[in-house]
Amino acid sequence: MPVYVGLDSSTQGLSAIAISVAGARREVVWQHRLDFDADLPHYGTRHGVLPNDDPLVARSSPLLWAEALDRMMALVPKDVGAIAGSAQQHGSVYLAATAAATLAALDSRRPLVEQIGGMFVRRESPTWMDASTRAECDAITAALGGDDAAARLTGSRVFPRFTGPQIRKFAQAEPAGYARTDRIHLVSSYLASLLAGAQAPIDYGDGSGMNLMDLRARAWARAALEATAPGLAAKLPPLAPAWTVVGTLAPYWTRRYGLPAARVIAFSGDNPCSLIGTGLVGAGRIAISLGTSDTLFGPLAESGYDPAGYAHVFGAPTGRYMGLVCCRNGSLARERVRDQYGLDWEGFGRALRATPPGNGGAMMLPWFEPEATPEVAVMGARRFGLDADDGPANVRAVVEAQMLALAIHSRWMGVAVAAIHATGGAAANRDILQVMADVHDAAVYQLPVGNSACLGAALRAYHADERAAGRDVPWEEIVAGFAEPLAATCVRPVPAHVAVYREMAQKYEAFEREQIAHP
Ligand code: XUL
Repeated sequence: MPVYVGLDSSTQGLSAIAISVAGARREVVWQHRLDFDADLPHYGTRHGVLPNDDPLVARSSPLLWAEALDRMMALVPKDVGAIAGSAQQHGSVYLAATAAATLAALDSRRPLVEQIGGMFVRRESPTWMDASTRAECDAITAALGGDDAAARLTGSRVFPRFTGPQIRKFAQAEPAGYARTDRIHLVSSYLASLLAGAQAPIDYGDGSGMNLMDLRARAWARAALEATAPGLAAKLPPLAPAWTVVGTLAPYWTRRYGLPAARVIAFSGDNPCSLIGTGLVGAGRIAISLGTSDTLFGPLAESGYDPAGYAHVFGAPTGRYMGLVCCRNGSLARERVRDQYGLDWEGFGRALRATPPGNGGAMMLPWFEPEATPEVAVMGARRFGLDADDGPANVRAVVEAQMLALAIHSRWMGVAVAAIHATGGAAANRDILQVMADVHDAAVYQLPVGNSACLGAALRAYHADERAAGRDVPWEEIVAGFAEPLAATCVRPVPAHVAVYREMAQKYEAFEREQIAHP
């Protein structure tokens, strides 16, 4: 039986998982991870981002992503049956007209990066962390008839990290470069193109993170394209369902690494892939992913939008929809507080255990970096009744703030949360999960596989491969045995703490509102 491979090109690294679904034995048979800073130091990234004088600019290198892919494919099991992928959302790659020929003629005797350098119009790609396009967001919003109209059309208000405003900025700042751009990919569709040796489509899930797609019609929205940049329709790949077979592994990969001509399935965004990798294929549950970004997401039966404007509706890989809240100050904020007080993760957990829920009224807005939810461009943590020298209280404050922000800004989803599936690096920390359970008043579970985006991609490869063979396997069956929460890991909410956080949520919201109004 072949194995199914999932890749995840995240902010800070590239991971891969291979799963076997032979009969009742369903297991992860192989995993690997490359860290961009440590394993590919010649690009000079820090936490996966290139240095830039402007703190609002956050770019990375499309060559770095390709070189990591090349290294990873050397290690992928040789019995791969199909491969799909996940990538950081919103980031974009700008290719010249020569790209199609370059992709089709990759020489398996020479490393990938030696051959593709000439196809990029931009050597640096904006990432999801880029917050430098507020002016472009305002212009697009105005052209679309305001915040509500933009959200109703695309599923989100116009956000600085979304691809549309990033494209507008490039088109205006570098019109010649924009004119030379033949194809604009997302990170997901770019990587799929490299594997298939041909231009890949953008799936509906990642396409909904661009402010360019009509969410209900699942088509490029002409008004949004026109509001963004001239001639954009001709530069975008087609849109397609997540289970689209893009092609097969190009001869570069089969000859260079002895891999079979396995099916390449459309790549998607990390959050849509995580929806599958956390097993959220039915209603009533949500997941919280504590990674570089902290995200809360869950399936939605219908399309819609957050009337308050903080959150997003994306297409889900199941063909339905998902709601998402994304806070940018996730793991890097936790690490910053940990390091500031000279702690390790053990000490971080101890600090949480040593401090009372509610922190005696002390609060922090952990906006160490520009924040996305709510949008805040002026960096710096804000403290309320919190002594900056008190390490344990600051540890509690950062975690409580992160959990409260996710809870407050996801209310619009109207999900009666029965259980939370926790994923991402910090989901290993049960003291953090206790705060999560108490703030959300829901039981929290850990999952058998930590990297849910990567697992979700592998499960999507399995689903699409079956579908291509004429078998429409139900999603419940696809995720069974891989993404079911572990009953023994349940962290239950403590009623007294729940009451504390119910009251605190109002104060936190007021503090947040006041700081947005007077940054
Ligand atoms: C979602 C978002 C982040 C990135 C991180 O809108 O911006 O979660 O996808 O990789």
